[in-house]
Amino acid sequence: MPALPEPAAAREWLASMTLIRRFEERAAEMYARAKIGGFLHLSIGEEATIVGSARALRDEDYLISTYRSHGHALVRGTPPENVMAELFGRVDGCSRGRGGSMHMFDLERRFMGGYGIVGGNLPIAAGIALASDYKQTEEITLCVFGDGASNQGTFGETLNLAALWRLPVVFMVTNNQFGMGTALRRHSAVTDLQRKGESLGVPGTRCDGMDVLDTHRVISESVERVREDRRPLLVEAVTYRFRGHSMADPEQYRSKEEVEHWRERDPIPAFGDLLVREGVLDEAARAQIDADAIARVDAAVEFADASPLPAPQSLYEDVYVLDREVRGSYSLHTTELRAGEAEAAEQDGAGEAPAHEDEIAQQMTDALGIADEAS
Ligand SMILES: Cc1ncc(C[n+]2csc(CCOP(=O)(O)OP(=O)(O)O)c2C)c(N)n1
Ligand SMILES: [Mg+2]
Repeated sequence: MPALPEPAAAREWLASMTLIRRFEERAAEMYARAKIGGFLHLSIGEEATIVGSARALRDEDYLISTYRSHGHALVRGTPPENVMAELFGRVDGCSRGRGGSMHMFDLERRFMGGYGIVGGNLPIAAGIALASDYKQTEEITLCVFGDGASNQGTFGETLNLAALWRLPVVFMVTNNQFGMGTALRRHSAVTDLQRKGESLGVPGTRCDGMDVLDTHRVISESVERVREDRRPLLVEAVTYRFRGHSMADPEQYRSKEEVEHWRERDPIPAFGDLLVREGVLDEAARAQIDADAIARVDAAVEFADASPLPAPQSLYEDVYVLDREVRGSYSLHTTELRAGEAEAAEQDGAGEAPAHEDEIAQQMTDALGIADEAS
């Protein structure tokens, strides 16, 4: 067994895993009550991969994840209030209510999202790492993706370039045994995922993703090696998702016995039991950690429910458009002007249709004109 961290750190790891679990259980309930729209992918069962890996990072390192990323935002310190408000699509969400479940983002805490495209985050991780090197910093990037994503073209393309350009990235493949309803052995010719980067110049290793200590040990070693050598590594974290792929999953591709078998290794009680056995916690302190997590989640729901929906007029904010000033490229209509217009429109008369419909048509016409000229 890897050594335990300092007692305060050990308690914090248990508290973080518990918060993620309680948060997501509550999110599932809110989804069933139609408080949350769109998709909702839970990482229940995978908490040790999230906390064990994120706690191997320095504050200035970057973390980038997938659509299964509520836990990644929480572990980096995004307040549960803002994560829940994002799920509710409210203005106080960490992506201002525009992203929803799949697009959590927190630049301040160097959590770089949240991506809906399977494998879409890998090239972005390489770009972030390239920027870190260009600025001659010690920062590294931890890029988390699923077993299914390891079959995407972006996996090969990104690992090849990362090895060639010696980019400081730890690629962590969270092997939860499935890509949607397809088992690993049915979607990947190579099931020993730690070896999948070898031919691309990225050596691999594996950790027990049901064990926060082992995940932390292996990712810490990898992170420090990458920081030192400026060469990428791949880590396979072997885990299991206890819930369906998303909330709309009848789970006909696996048996209840299989799920039960993995649940016996539930990383949260396993780590809690260990801390009690080792005298780091007593049962009362353990129960308190759980009660605190539930109270934090209650507060997050209350906060999210009280937060307003984005104003319809704000649809124009933070949108990239092609326009006349920057030919053949994308430019940003800054939000200040639009926000000002939105306020003016609100004062002029609430409930009116946004005054921008003609503008959209004009912008589209202009953009198409530019595209025609360019081609
Ligand atoms: C490019 C692309 N293809 C397909 C999908 C649909 N899709 C969403 S999740 C998923 C499975 C991905 O599995 P994995 O990478 O193992 O991640 P997990 O869901 O298990 O966390 C698929 C195929 C998508 N979002 N993007
Ligand atoms: Mg998977």
